[in-house]
Amino acid sequence: MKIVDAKVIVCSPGRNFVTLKLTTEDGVHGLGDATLNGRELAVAAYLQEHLVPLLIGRDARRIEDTWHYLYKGAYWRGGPVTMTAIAAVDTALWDIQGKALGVPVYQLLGGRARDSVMVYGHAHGDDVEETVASVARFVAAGYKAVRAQSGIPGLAATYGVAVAHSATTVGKSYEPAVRGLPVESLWSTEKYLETVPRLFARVRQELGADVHLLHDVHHRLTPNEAARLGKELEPYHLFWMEDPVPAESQESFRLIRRHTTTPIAVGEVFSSIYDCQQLIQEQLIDYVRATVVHAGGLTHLRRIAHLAELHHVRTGCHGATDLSPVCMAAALHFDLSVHNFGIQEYLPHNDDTDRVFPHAYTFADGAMHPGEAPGLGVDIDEALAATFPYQRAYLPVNRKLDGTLHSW
Ligand code: EZ4
Ligand code: CO
Repeated sequence: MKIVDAKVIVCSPGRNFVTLKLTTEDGVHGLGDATLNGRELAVAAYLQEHLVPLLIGRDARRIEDTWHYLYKGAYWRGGPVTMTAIAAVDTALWDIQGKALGVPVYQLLGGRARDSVMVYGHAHGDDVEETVASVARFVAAGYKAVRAQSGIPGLAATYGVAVAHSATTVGKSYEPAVRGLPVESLWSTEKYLETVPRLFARVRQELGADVHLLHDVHHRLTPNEAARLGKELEPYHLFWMEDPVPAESQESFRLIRRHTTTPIAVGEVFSSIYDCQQLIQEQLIDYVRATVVHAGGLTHLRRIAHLAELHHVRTGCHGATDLSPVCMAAALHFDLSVHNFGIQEYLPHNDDTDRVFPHAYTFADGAMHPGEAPGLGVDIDEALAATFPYQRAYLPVNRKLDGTLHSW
């Protein structure tokens, strides 16, 4: 089953997506997401210039061999651009394999380990009370787990708080594409640490103990500050505290761990098992957030999950709107089949994106299912995609009140 065509499709139905489409001599095609937010064309060029020539003529069924061919064959190992490109190829090959055999991808991964996949939505508001009301709307809409992010008094804009969409809308993405040059936001650790415990005290008071609550620190604290936050949040029993510190230094998490039982999630920026090997083996985290598109595809993400299973670490795949529906579909097949699944992040895409990428996955009662279509169950309408040309876009940058550049 030779690959005869490999196409890199860049489109922007509200935000930029890079998609790899592989076609075999039998006319079966498979898709892989290759979107790296803010650096999209680097991956598109990596695929087009360096991987496409290697793919034409290869046997599409040799998924494992192709993964190692592209990883070891590059000599230069790892990194987000390389691993996103490899992920796109790997995902497309699993899609082809499923379609060729007439089964959904989760059946190839060992079958379903659960009936459906619990997801969490994003609640937010300009202040604590608005955020409490937003969480309540998610609960009323059937969500079992909700991430809560509140505006911080004294700061004009805060990560996770709506810019373009109304905070009152459940199920619509708050994450606008930031087109043009990077927007700059301001940061104060003191104001942030003062607000977040008050937020969760109020949410628990209003909504009780049942709902799973999550919070994303978005890499902004030092280990000691994160330890303080985790400790102060303990009475509110969070499902997780995400990305408390930047994770380049894995041993930082020892300090946080020593001080708090608040569960820790990390890894949406990880591109390989070597980014989280120590975190997992020393049981410094509870959830690993790597997902299909940025961590080398289903083949490599399964390796991460299997290592994690040995050390009581569960999965919590990244699922923001800058990951395309192709990644979401692949993540759901993974989530349904992997034993140590924890939770899946879910932000619905806008209508244009859903029309460009028709898909079989569904949401009901706070959970998702990848559907029973052969392969991933997601396609691309290339003609429609062509009506949404690429537009340069960047993620925001973040500065402290005195102008010092900080992590966003
Ligand atoms: O900032 O996907 O948990 N979700 C997140 C996301 C990330 C974006 C980066 O491209 O942290 O909102
Ligand atoms: Co995050």
